[in-house]
Amino acid sequence: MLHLVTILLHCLPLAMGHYDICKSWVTTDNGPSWEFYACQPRAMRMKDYALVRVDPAGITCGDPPERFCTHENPYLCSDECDASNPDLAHPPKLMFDTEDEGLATYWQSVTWSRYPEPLLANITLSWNKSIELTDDIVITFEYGRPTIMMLEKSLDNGRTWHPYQYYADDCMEAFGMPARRVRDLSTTSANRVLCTEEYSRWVGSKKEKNVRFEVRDRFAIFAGPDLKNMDNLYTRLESAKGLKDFFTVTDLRMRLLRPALGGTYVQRENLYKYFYAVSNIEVIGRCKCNLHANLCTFKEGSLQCECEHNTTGQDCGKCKKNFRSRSWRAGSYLPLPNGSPNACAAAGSAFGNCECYGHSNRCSYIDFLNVVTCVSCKHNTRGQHCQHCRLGFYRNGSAELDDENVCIECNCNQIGSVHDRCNETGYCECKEGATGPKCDDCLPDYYWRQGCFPNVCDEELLICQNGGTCHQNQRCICPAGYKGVLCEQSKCDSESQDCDSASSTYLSLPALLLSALGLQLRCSLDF
Ligand SMILES: *[C@@H]1O[C@H](CO)[C@@H](O)[C@H](O)[C@H]1NC(C)=O
Ligand SMILES: *[C@@H]1O[C@H](CO)[C@@H](O)[C@H](O)[C@H]1NC(C)=O
Ligand SMILES: *[C@@H]1O[C@H](CO)[C@@H](O)[C@H](O)[C@H]1NC(C)=O
Ligand SMILES: *[C@@H]1O[C@H](CO)[C@@H](O)[C@H](O)[C@H]1NC(C)=O
Ligand SMILES: *[C@@H]1O[C@H](CO)[C@@H](O)[C@H](O)[C@H]1NC(C)=O
Ligand SMILES: [Ca+2]
Repeated sequence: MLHLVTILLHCLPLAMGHYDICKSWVTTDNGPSWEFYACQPRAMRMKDYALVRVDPAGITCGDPPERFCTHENPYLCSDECDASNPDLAHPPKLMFDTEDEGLATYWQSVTWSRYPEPLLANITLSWNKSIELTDDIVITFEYGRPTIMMLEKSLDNGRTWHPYQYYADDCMEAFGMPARRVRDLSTTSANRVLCTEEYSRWVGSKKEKNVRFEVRDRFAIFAGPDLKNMDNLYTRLESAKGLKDFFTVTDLRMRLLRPALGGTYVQRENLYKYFYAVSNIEVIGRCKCNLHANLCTFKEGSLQCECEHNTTGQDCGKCKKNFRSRSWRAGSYLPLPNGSPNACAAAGSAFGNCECYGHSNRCSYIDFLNVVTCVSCKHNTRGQHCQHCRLGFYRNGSAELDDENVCIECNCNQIGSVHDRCNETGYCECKEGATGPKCDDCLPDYYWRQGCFPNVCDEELLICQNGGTCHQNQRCICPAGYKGVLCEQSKCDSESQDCDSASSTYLSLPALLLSALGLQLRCSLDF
């Protein structure tokens, strides 16, 4: 019972009823109506929704079957990993199952038989959805924690990766970084990427199994010990640049770089005791819904926010169609305690009749013209209603007028085109000789060299004479004794005296090579 109470207490700050409703039906002086609030989904066990990948291929033990032993029992190497036997197999899915009492199930790598070549493994978790961490990431290693590893994260579904935390028994040696502890960070450095030695030193494999990414300790910098002052954390999440994003991920990757050694050096004569074994990866977080949803459901293989406030998209990241009279904004935790919904508004409702197609939040009345016009149109639009594209942009045919992608940059080649404007299908106006939608190509009889220039020589009409060769359509390389643009002139014609010696003096490098080749050919013919 006592145990249960501690667990409940531990979970309390994160489960607390903060921002858990998006709207409520209230009665005001003007009668009943909806009142809207900033809202977010509850934290969940995110490992249940992750796609996992273990790299490189062949890193999982058991194919072929292999023996291993433990640091505690290094000379009894009778344990076996065999992928074809369910009782002896250690596939990746065992990092995500529910542990039975006392009996750990785990993914296991091959042993370090290729020492001194490093034993490297990547474990990648992908959600195809941005999630916000709300508690520590805890990775549980059986048979000892790695002596060097790294945690990486992606915010764009795995296209780009960034270091999240470094772990080593000697940070300076492994990464050239001083060892630091999250507990020592301050309010200005709460999102610093650091190297810690706390989870990598050998203390016996049974004593300490967990490697942590300390989310709670970082939260505590603002919310105080036990996260009692969450209001302060939420305030800081709104105001401190990059802080929210620091706790947001779409993918996580554990890069295992050196296994537990059980001592200070690797025993070459017994490599069966060096490997990785992970029994659990705990990731607690919530779907990022930009404070526009309090529910997140698993649909068609992906997590999806159930958007309110007339927003839509996987993260409620845009306004629903016909609700784009001002541009989309994330909800805000502020002002406390209910926050601001920053809901999308129906077209025409916000500013009389001035429609800005969601590209502007502001209209202004121009006195001498007697018109209301949108101010500072975004997304490369312009015009009274932000209904045109700025110069240098063209209309995206497959996008609605209220789409953020409605204007596409012309991207005209600066050298090849007359100016940086284009027509409605994105075609630029080309200078002479240039062609292609962006004017970055040349017409057939032209060659590219900082612009298009007419060919000097080619294979059809402007053929180099007398055995000359055409170099990139720019010039003929003439054989000895010939000159002229197309090698059409014999040097002996004009400088009748001494043309033999003149020609040998002016032999170009290719010509020399050619004559050397000719010499060789002749020699081989002689034999
Ligand atoms: C692990 O991932 C990193 C990029 O995050 C990559 O550079 C490295 O080659 C990968 N290692 C393995 C063993 O696949
Ligand atoms: C990722 O999520 C989006 C939006 O829900 C979905 O359209 C897409 O098919 C998903 N991709 C994968 C690889 O699951
Ligand atoms: C969203 O649009 C509906 C339909 O017009 C409206 O009833 C509702 O109040 C709107 N919600 C918000 C948060 O503006
Ligand atoms: C045109 O708009 C569509 C719909 O929003 C978008 O998917 C597409 O990426 C846009 N095209 C370009 C080139 O931006
Ligand atoms: C844009 O220019 C290209 C090339 O000159 C032409 O083929 C296309 O029809 C033009 N599009 C429009 C809408 O004028
Ligand atoms: Ca397990």
